[in-house]
Amino acid sequence: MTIKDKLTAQLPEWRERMRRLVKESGDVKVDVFTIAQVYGGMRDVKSLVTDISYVDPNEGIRFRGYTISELLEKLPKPIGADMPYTGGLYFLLITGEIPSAAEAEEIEKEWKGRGKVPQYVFDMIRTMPSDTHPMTLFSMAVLAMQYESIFARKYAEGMKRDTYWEAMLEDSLNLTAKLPEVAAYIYRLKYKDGKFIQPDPKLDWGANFAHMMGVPDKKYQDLSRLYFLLHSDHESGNVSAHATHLVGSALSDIYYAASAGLDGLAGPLHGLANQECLKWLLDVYNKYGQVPTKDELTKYAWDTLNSGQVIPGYGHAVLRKTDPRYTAQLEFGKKHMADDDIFKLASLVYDVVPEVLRQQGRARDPWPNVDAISGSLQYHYGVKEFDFYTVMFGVSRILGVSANAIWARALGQPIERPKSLTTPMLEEIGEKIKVA
Ligand code: AMX
Repeated sequence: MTIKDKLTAQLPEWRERMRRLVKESGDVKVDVFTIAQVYGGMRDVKSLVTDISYVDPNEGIRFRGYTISELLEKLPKPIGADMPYTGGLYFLLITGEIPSAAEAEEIEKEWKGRGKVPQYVFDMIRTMPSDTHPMTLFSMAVLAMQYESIFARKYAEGMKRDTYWEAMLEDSLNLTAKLPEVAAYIYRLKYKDGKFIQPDPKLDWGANFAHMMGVPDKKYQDLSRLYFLLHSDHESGNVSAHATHLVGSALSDIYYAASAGLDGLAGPLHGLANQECLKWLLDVYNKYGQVPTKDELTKYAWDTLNSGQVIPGYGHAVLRKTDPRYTAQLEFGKKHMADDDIFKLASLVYDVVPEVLRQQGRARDPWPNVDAISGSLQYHYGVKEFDFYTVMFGVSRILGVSANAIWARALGQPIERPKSLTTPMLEEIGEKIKVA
C-alpha cells in the first residue's frame, strides 16, 4: 500500500472524529490564558492541534506516540546501518504507522525518482554574494522551487477542496526528495571551492547527504540519519512549525510555507542556537587551549551570563528536563568519539551549566536542549563550518512541517486568524478583574 493509499483509507475516520468533536464539544473551553501570556509570546496557550508529535515537559518528544529509543529500535534500517532510513521516519510521520522495510524503501525509491534539483536553483544560489548566510541560500532555494508547485498549479486550475491534500503530498515528496542535494550543494559551494559530489543512486536519503557533503567516514551516514530523525518535528508551537502552519493556512503551498518556517528556524533563539552553541564551545576551548576544569568552565558560564548573553543550547520553552534528543546524541558521541576534546567539553558543560543556571534563577529550564551537542558531533567528522548547522536542522524540520501540512489540508484546517487587542483594552480588562 502506498502512502497515498494509507492516507485515503484513514481520512474518513479522522474527518469524522474532528467533525464530531467540534459538533458535540465545540463550546467546551480548552484553556484560559492571562495577560502575562498575551504579552509573553503566548507561552503554553493550548491553541494548536497536531497528531504527529507531542512534547511532554518532563519526558520530551514522542513521534506518533513513540519515544526516540522506541523509534531507533523499531524503524527499519539499511543493511549494516545502526540508524533507520529517513524514508521510514517520513512514512511514520505521515501515516502514523511504523513501516515495514519494504514500505520504508518505497519512500526512499520515491525520493530517488523525484530528487533531481532544477538547474535554476543552483544558478540562483550562485548569483548571491559569497558570504550570504547558508540559511538564506537554503530558504531561497526552497522558495525558488515554488515554481514547481503542483498544488499552486492545480489550485489555479480549480482543484476540488477534498483533494487539496493529494497535491500537498505530491509537492511534499518532491520537495523533501531534493533537500539533501540542495543543502550539500550550498555546503560544497561555500566551503569546498564548489567541488560538488553527485548523489549516489545506491545510497538512501540520509547516507546520500553524508556522501554529497564529502565526509568519508561511514559513521557519518548514521549520524546524518540520526540527526534527521531527531530534528524532524517538535509539535506545532515552535517557531518553524508554527510559521509553516500559519503561512500554509492561507492555502500557500509547501514551498512558500516551508521557506517561511526556515526563516524562523534561522533565529538565534531557535534553530540558529546550534551554531551559536558550537561557537560558544570553541570559544571556551580556545580560551583555555584545552578542555577546561570544572571550575574554569563554571567561571566562563557565569561570565557569559553576567555579560547579558544566554548560554546557547540550554533552556527550553516547553521542556523541563534534559531533552531526549540531546541524550540520543550524547549516546552516539560516547560510542563513537569518546576521546574527542570538543565532545568531552560538550559533555562537561552538561555537568556544569544546569547548576549555574539554577543558581542564577532565571531560566525555567536549566537543562540542555537538542542544540547543546549536535555541533560537537558534526565537528568531529570534519563539518566544522558551524554557520551551516542550521541548514541541516532545516532539511530535517521540513519532514515534520510538510507532514503536518499534508494533514492540515486533509482535515481542511482553516486560515489562522487570532484576535489582537490594544494596550488600553488589556489595561481595562486588568482593572475590571482588580475591582471584582
Ligand atoms: N541562558 C541564559 N538565560 C536563559 C537561558 C539560557 N540558556 N534560558 C533562559 N534564560 C532566561 C531567558 O532569557 C529569560 O530571561 P528574562 O527573564 O531576562 O527575559 C528567563 O531565563 C526566562 O526564560 P524561560 O521562560 O526559561 O525561557 P523562554 O521560554 O522564554 O525561552 C529559550 C526559551 C530556548 C529561547 C531560552 O531558554 C534560550 O534563550 N535558550 C538559549 C538559546 C537556545 O538554546 N535556543 C534553542 C532552543 C531549542 C530550539 O528551538 N532549537
